[in-house]
Formats: sequence, structure tokens, C-alpha cells
Amino acid sequence: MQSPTRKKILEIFTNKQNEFVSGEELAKLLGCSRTAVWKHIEELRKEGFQLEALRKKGYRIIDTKDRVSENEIQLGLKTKKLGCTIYYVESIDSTQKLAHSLVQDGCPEGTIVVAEEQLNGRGRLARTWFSPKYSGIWMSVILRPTLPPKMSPQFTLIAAIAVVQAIAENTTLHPEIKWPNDILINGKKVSGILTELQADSDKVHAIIIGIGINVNQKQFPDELKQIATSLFIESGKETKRSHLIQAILEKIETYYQIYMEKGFAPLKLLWESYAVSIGKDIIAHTLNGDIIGKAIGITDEGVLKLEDQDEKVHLIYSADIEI
Ligand code: BT5
Repeated sequence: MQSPTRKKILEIFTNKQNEFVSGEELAKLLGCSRTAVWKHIEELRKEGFQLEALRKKGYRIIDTKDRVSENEIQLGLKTKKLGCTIYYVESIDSTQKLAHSLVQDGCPEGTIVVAEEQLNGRGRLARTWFSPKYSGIWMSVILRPTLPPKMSPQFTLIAAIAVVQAIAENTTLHPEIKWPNDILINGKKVSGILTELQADSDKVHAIIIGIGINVNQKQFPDELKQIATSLFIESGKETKRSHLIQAILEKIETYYQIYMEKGFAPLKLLWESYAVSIGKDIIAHTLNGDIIGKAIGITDEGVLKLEDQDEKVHLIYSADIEI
């Protein structure tokens, strides 16, 4: 967790954008001595911030290493709640695991866990999620809505809209959603979402949305080459991960608010506009066997509707989809 003074310094730099701020002004705004200001600036430098210092002018931030530390995410973040508390770790087994224990310790809504690398990142049904260092986004977002547990799958859809839009805004790419939790570019998986919860039989305590995005990877191990891609591979450009995280948090916050006020119905059309499988013949691999048919849309609850040869409509709550 970050020192409150350094957080304040970052806020001041954010408000001033690229302008210089004098040591005197910083000292005044922070209510400390100029020597103390200098010490905080040195600490920020150690954390990877590049700060230019000019005599008579003061300090300004030039650029930062591509890290997803608390500072990097909070610098310029425009949310009210999401990202208010950030747990940043260089390496972890799974951000979901830490998020679950933070929930049990009573962490506030909006807490996020971000890691530079996961050693045991997980997907659905205990699958593994490849999460190499400094190249992707491996993040868990904790929400505490007052809702019955059966509504939780809709949060995967809300997060998917946020991820698609954030990628589209930060790159030249146009990702698509494959129900329920895959984000694809040119048919390959660039991101996966894993929504887990802690709940009683009738009430959610917390929803933990795990988001994995392949951002700057240049290549993948053999077993993933055919199915996985990254923003770099698709666009030929590096993307600053902290900016992408900020956009995702801002969008989740917006859509979460709409959802809590009006339900999923107003978000359904938006979701469908990004969906790749709707209108196509698909195979739904469910735990009870395969169902073949045409994906005709999702319900207001976010459940997939699949029409088979006999025009019977099946409601699919959970499955892997083959297009
Ligand atoms: C998912 O599962 O797609 C959910 C992935 C969620 C990962 C995030 S990262 C932050 C948070 N902390 C965690 O521990 N997890 C979450 P699923 O639909 O089951 O897909 C898993 C399958 O995707 C694997 O079996 C592989 O085939 C493939 N896969 C694994 N790593 C991948 C990667 N980096 N990119 C694309 N595909 C991958």
C-alpha cells in the first residue's frame, strides 16, 4: 500500500498534466518541508517513475516503466470506488486466491488485486491460465452487490463489455465476445474472464471478477499458439497496461451502476453488439453433453438461447462454445 503523501503528489501531477510543479508549491500543497518533498520524489523514482527536475521550474513526470503498480493505476484513474484500494504484487499464485482472502478479511468494495505474473493463474473448471511476467493484465476486481447469487454470471458479461471497449479505445483493434467469458481477436483468445463468488444460499457477500488479458506478449508456448493471441501480436504495437486497467475499471464502474439501477436489460443490446456467436451455428459443450443449434441471443438474465434443429430453444447457463 502506498504512502498518502506520495499518493497526493501523484494526484497533483495528474491535475497539472505535463506542467512543472515547483518544490515550494508541492511543499505548500502537501504541508511538509521541501526536503521531505525531495525524499518522496526519490521514492517515486525508485518505484519506476521518471521525474524530470529543473532548477527554478520544479518537477514533472515524464514517463514510467510499463508496470501495473498501485501508483501507475491510480495516476489519472477517474473512478469513484473501483481501484480505491489496490493490492499490487510482482508475483503470486493467483490474484483470485488473494482476492478471496481479502474478502474474508472484510475488504471494501472496489478493492482490486493486480500482479505482474501469476504462477498458478486459473481459468474455469480448474484449467490453468498462462500469465507471464510484465506482459499481460492479471487482475481481480471485488464487488459487493446486494443480490441473490444466481445473478452473478451477469458480471462476466458486464466485465466482457468493459474489456472489449477498453481494448477498442486503447488500440486500433475490434475485439469480440464469445459467450460467456472469452474475448477474441481474429478468432483467437486475447482475454478470459472468471467470475467467482462468496455467498450464502440467498445473498452474495462478494463477487470476484478475474480478468486476464494478453497485452504485450510477442509469442505463446506451443500448446497455446493456435488458440491464443495478444494485443501486440494483433496490432504490432505495445499497449500501456495501466491505461488499459484504468479504462476497464472506469467502464465496469459505469456498467455496474446501470446494472444495479436498471438490471441487465439495458446492457443486453450492447453486449449482443459485440458478440461473435449470436446468429451462428454452434456446439455448446455442457457438463451434461453437447447441444447443437443456432445461438439466437441471450435472455435479460444473460443466459444463452440456443435453437436446435427441431426449433426447440435451450437455455444454456454454462458451457464451452465451439463456433
Ligand atoms: C478463462 O477460463 O478464460 C478465465 C481466465 C481468467 C484469468 C484471470 S487472470 C486474473 C485472475 N486470476 C486468476 O487466477 N484467474 C483470473 P477458461 O474459459 O476456462 O479458459 C481457460 C483455457 O484458456 C485454458 O484451458 C487454455 O486452453 C486457454 N488459455 C490459458 N491461458 C491462456 C492465455 N494466456 N491466453 C489465451 N488462452 C489461454
